[in-house]
Amino acid sequence: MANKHKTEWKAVAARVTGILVILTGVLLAVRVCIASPPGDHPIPSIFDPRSTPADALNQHSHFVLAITGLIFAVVFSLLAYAILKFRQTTANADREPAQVYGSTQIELAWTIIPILIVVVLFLAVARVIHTVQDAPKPATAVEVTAIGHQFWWEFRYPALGVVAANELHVPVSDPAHPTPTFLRLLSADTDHSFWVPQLAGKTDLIPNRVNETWIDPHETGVFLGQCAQYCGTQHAKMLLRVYVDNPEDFAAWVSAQRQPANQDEKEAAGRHVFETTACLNCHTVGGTNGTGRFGPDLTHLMSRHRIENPDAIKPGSLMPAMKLSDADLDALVRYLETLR
Ligand code: HEC
Ligand SMILES: [Cu+2]
Repeated sequence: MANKHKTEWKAVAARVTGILVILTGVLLAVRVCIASPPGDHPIPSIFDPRSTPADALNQHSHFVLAITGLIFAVVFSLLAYAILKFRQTTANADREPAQVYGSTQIELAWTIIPILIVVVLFLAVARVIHTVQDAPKPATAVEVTAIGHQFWWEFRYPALGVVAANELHVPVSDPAHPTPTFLRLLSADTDHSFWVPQLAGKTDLIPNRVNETWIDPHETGVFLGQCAQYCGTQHAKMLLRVYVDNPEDFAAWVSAQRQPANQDEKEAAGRHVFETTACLNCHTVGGTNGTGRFGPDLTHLMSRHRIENPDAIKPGSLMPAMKLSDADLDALVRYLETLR
């Protein structure tokens, strides 16, 4: 008898431990999602929106979390209740529980309630999709064509005559006088996905297809983004930065980007290296014979806040190591440094 008692409590203890482990896991996951680690680049959170589309998504996710949280609480309580209440005990060990066959009421309830929940979620998300996808484009909108490349971003401003890479500059959008940025999303090679969590949801960039999205950041600053679709070896390092400038800074940036490349004669030797090696097949520098479009436009290379040595940071990147002589390399680097 004592022995039987012991096994019974062991079983209960095992179940309770199981439940505790699951609960701890859930709480930890929630903590990781909400926490913002210290540092100047906190992980951008979808729960910290700074633009209308991201705000719509944030509100919607709170709504969905509330409903699913409620479902979780109800199901989990019923489950815990059933496990404890109807567990096998020494008193009922040799009896079968009551066998219930069919109950129209219960079956109707667990068919109709879930259908209603799904319909409500469907209507709610349809409203968000409408807000984001059918937003009218005001005449004051800035238009940018964003092109995904393995493993970098090209940003073209056709109306402004500007081409940039990896760093997207946009004006801040005052809700009273909105200047949103509308993005046409294209791909040069394979699938990518444009995702700046605080500004908008993900939108894929798919070869031979034009997708669109828009952002209207309400405050200035830098917002980090990431390619959110596996596009090759260095997909995880296909980062992007969105610089939200005040109107004056944005205008100044545009006019600087429209200037032709620096043609300083002091760096003619370096320019010669650029123009006589394969660089020019892949890179454009305005005013030289380099018009390649396979790699980032370098006309205003040094105006970017960050540039990188692709082959060192992104093994497998499509920029080859060029094996130049030390003298050529020095001259070339001096030349590139003048491309402000
Ligand atoms: C086969 C094409 C190709 C050739 C040739 C090539 N590049 Fe590149 N380059 C690329 C690609 C692609 C990238 C982007 C790599 C990435 O970020 O994943 C790149 C990136 C760069 C960058 C960083 C740009 C930025 O905005 O971060 C610089 C600078 C650069 N290349 C300079 C050169 C120079 C100088 C040469 C000649 C010595 C050269 N490249 C030759 C394709 C090429
Ligand atoms: Cu990508």
